[in-house]
Amino acid sequence: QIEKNGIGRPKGYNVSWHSNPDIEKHHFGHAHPMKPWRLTLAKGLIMSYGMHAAMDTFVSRQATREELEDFHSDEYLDYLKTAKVAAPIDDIPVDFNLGGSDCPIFEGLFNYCSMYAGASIDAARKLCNNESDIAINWSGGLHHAKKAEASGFCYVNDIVLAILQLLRKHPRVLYIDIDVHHGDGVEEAFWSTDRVMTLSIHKYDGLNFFPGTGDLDRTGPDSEENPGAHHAVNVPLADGIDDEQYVWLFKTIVGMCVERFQPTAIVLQCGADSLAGDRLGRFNVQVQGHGSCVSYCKSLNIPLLLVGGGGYTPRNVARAWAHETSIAIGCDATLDPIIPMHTPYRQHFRYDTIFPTLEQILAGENRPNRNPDKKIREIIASVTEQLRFVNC
Ligand code: TV7
Ligand code: CA
Ligand code: ZN
Repeated sequence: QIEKNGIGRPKGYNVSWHSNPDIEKHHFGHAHPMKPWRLTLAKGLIMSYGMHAAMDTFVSRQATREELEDFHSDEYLDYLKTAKVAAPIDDIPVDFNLGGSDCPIFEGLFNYCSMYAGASIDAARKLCNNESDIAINWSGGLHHAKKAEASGFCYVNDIVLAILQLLRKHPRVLYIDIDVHHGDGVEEAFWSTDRVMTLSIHKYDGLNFFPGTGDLDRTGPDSEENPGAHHAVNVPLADGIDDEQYVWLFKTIVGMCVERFQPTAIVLQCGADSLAGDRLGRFNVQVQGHGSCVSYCKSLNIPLLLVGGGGYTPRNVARAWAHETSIAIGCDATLDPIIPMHTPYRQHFRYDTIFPTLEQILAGENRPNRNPDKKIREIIASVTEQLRFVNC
């Protein structure tokens, strides 16, 4: 299988893959859209293509208390560690926004959080030590968590913790977020610094779509004296954006950010809920277009951390992250588009190919594109103007 697909280990280019089967076993509860077993499905697909042979693979560990304290408050971590599963009282979160239906307290919660955070921290360290060119943690990418608050299925912000590691070695880190939701937790954490530029592309419809932030004019602190001014880039979109527009927008905006900001490391949050057919998302991006964002970042030849994020139609999450793993190791051109016969999870995929057509994905659903090209050009013009104020 490995030979047939041309997956070899390219000399002098290292990709590290950080995962732990323990993470995948947790349950958020009945009917909750976040399903950690989607990681098992993704891993099954990655391994049935033999891709693990082309990476340095690491079984991740729990982040230590000290590491978690780099961002989170003592009181919040204490509560997170001791919170007990209880019958929810009228669905009202108790403290620190924990215990409602979005962020339930479930069996093994603290273990789950410290594990996915440990994986992102380890991945960041691989990049700092120049031991990897690309480091991957598909279990991370939980961009809504705040210093002392859980939010939107996120409890610990592994991205902030990973960026803090990168900042020990790297003068400037570019954070890019292609999850359909706004990356508010990461934006807030680095709001007042010019060492991190945050860029999120997301659905925005005022308070009608979670988390309700990320409008185009939210570019950083208002005061020019604040170093963080102009260093938050927000790209709000309407329903139904397609591959062509999304990839055009992504390359144009990321290209401009890299030119102006000159990052020495990039973190790409690959939330798969921006894919067509997602249970919570609203976009019509395909596995190909989503993957083009990863290819583009790789082509910049800057140390790259790939993390997961949202993604609520597990078969499509597995497709996207397996395809993006193949891009990282450079075997995407030779990857057999037919899902291997022997993957133990083959019955979950509905269609045989890693690239089903948009018609197949959306069968019966109607998701018209509400983003005219004119709107996309206006966004590009606005970000161009914003970046004129960024100098490094
Ligand atoms: C990164 N949307 C996280 C995205 C977080 C989105 C929300 C749900 C949801 C929760 C459920 C559930 C759901 C079908 C969808 C205002 C509310 C409305 C809870 C029902 N079904 C990421 C968070 C978002 C929980 N939250 O970016 C249990 O949808 O819109 C809201 C908040 C209050 C709470 N209710 C929803 O992708 C990982 N939640 C079924 C069961
Ligand atoms: Ca986003
Ligand atoms: Zn999301």
